Amino acid sequence: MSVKAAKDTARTPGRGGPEVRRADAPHGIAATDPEQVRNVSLVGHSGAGKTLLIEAMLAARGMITRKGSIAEGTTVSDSDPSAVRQQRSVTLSLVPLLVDGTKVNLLDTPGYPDFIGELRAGLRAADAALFVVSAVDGIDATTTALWGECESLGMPRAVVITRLDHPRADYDGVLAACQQAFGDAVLPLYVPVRSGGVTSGLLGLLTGTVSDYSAGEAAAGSREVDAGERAASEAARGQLIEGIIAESEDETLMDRYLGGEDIDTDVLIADLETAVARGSFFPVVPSSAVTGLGTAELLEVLTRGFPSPAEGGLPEVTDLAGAPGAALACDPDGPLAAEVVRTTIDPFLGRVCLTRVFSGTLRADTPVHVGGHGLADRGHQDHDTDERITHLYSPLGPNLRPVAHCVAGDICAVAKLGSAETGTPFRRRTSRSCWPPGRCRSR
Ligand SMILES: Nc1nc2c(ncn2[C@@H]2O[C@H](COP(=O)(O)OP(=O)(O)OP(=O)(O)O)[C@@H](O)[C@H]2O)c(=O)[nH]1
Ligand SMILES: [Mg+2]
Repeated sequence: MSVKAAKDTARTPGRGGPEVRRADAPHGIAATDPEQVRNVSLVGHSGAGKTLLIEAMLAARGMITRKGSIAEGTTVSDSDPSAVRQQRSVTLSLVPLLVDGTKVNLLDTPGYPDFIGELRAGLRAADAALFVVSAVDGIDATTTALWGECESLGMPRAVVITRLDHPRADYDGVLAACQQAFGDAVLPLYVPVRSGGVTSGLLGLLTGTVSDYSAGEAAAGSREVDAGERAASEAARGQLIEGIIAESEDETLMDRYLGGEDIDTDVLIADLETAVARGSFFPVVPSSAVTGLGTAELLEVLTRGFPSPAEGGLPEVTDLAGAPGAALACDPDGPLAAEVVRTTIDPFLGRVCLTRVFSGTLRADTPVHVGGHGLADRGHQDHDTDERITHLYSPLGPNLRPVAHCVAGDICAVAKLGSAETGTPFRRRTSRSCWPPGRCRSR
């Protein structure tokens, strides 16, 4: 992220000089309601297609006028010269986009193992993880281990199987591998519709409709499944419905379903959304970043299935002496609690801290207590300083777009803080609360 990029953005809405590619660049997006935020980390092995999938989602929402390319080094996420040279992500990148009033903070993480710290930062900032799996290459041991790690944290997850346009794509084989590695609660909501050897659309197993992507992006409408498609997808639909019902809190539902009752689609969708947000059911969406296949469906899963920060976990809090303190709430009017998830040095702005706000609201001019203790093992000296927030930004990849505030649940960049480091909490100056536990000094 750079201030130069921010200034360029203010002059012309698009990285890459006169070529205007970006529709919204000068304006940062600042959420006002935590319920209308989703923080989603994209994870998966290097080359799975995370960065290009984000391009496809930005294009689908009209936030860029055309998709960037990895080979040309023109994607929103991979602007770092080293990323362009290596043709892979090397840093964590925040890409917010608006979906029907919901701000979706996509956190693009590098899959290459050398950049594991960036992946960790992405997961720290997120409330849910989107596992991106290539239909060409499948999953690797690292991705399976990462799934286990998210599982132990109870983090909601979904799987997107990408690159379905590729001639060597093996969707069925890769889906089976995901189910074997991640478990039985990994089930597709859609099945690919193929015509003339290419995947041209997606059949919604619950909705019974087909969306047509043969023109390169989602068609304006969708059509009803035909009799042949219905028969061919019956087994997958049955499996999905049983999977959802198995997670339902309504214990009568399974007996009613097995007794032949047609369960209302709205009931199934509501139970599905609850199970996804709870982290006990993991929807699969087939996609292609090249044709745009599945982008609308994926965004629906992210906004309707994944939890808002208001439903997610909050850091444990103690008082300054280390005794359990009053729990935080994801409330914009609550006491300030925020944490730096990643720090970069900008030649003009100095330290730029990617910051997740858990409680309260950060504003330009907010006085904050910046404290950091107990991180000596990571080479950080203990520090306790009072500083004033001066510049707040909503990053879009490399571009820092000014915003007036950042509410509980949202993620922003804070510049010009002297002492903040990765892992540093921000608190109200007068706060008597402490987190992470043991990282404060009595004052
Ligand atoms: N045909 C096809 N190629 C794709 C698709 N998605 C990604 N690719 C290509 O796959 C390669 C890797 O894509 P990226 O988006 O950089 O993958 P990544 O997961 O971000 O990789 P890392 O940044 O290293 O973690 C690039 O050459 C892309 O052009 C897709 O849907 N279809
Ligand atoms: Mg990438």
